[in-house]
Amino acid sequence: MSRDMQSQISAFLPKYLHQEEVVAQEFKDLIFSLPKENGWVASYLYKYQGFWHPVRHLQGIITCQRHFRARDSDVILITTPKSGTTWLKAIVFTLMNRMQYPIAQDHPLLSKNPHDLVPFLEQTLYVDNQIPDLSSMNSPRLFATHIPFTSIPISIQNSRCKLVYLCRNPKDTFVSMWQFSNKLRPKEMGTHSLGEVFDMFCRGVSIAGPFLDHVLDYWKESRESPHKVLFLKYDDMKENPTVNLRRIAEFLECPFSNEEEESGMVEEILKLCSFGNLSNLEINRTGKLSSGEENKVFFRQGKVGDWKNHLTIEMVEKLDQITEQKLCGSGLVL
Ligand code: PAP
Repeated sequence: MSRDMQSQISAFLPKYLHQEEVVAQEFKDLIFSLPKENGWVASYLYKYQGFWHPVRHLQGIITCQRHFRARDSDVILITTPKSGTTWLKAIVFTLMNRMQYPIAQDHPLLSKNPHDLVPFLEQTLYVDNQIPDLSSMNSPRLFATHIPFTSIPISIQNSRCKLVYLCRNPKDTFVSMWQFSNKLRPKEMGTHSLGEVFDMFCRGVSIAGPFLDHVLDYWKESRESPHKVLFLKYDDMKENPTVNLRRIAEFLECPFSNEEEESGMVEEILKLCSFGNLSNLEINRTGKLSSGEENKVFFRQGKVGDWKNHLTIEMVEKLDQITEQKLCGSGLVL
């Protein structure tokens, strides 16, 4: 494609819809030789190291693998897409920065979307062939990613940085992903029916999927290295947020002091980061990310069990069966 055409595309489309035209020359042979399938939002997903990625994220993953240098003090939030990334970013950002940013009128979450406060490695920092200089960032640095464990940069594995992993039950994750990807699709492409993408999800073809492999790999890692990986479930966080927030604080070695407990800080953080509060803020109702997604697409219902309103009995049986087979003997129940 000519440079002129590329810049025309770039001028009209939001960045998250930029596709094959963004691949730098040095990645072309590698990326375009990979297996590919139709994507959920647009264009294709490519299978790299066993997992499916849109081309823009994939280029970011490879650049990140080559250039990211973890510090022992780094904290990395890792999620399967649509499992509560936005919520986790808000909670951990507020927790880790509670001295610098006490909960008050000028708290950063009141004027910025959580995705703008905690950048994704592959989708924000190393995206579009950028190699950011992260050396001047103060420690502890906080990053997020959807990168599967097999593809995580080697320096993350070798350093003593901490990983907070969050997943969600497969049925709600799937429904949330379906709704989200339809919102992001260009109007002229129409929307995907539930059945179309259900088949893809069951075959493991979804962003950063196969979903169950993503979850299982981090589950195993959390069992082998509990000081390195904290494994959390969205569903548990919804049911018992205070217990889980304290677990995160202890894991990150910044537990709540007696004074903080007595002052109600745990509840205050949860209230600030709650779906009801964040989704009603002006910034999240009308703002946009630099990549072009509207902030409001990250807030839909924030509930457990919406799958009951969408999936057929056959779909439920099939997904439950795939899940049980995959997790059998692992000790993990989703
Ligand atoms: P991402 O992986 O693309 O960043 P992510 O934040 O993981 O998205 O997923 C969005 C889901 O989290 C949405 O779920 P739903 O579609 O089932 O409603 C969204 O509503 C939910 N969510 C966003 N913010 C919160 C929050 N503060 N508390 C609870 N759930 C939330």
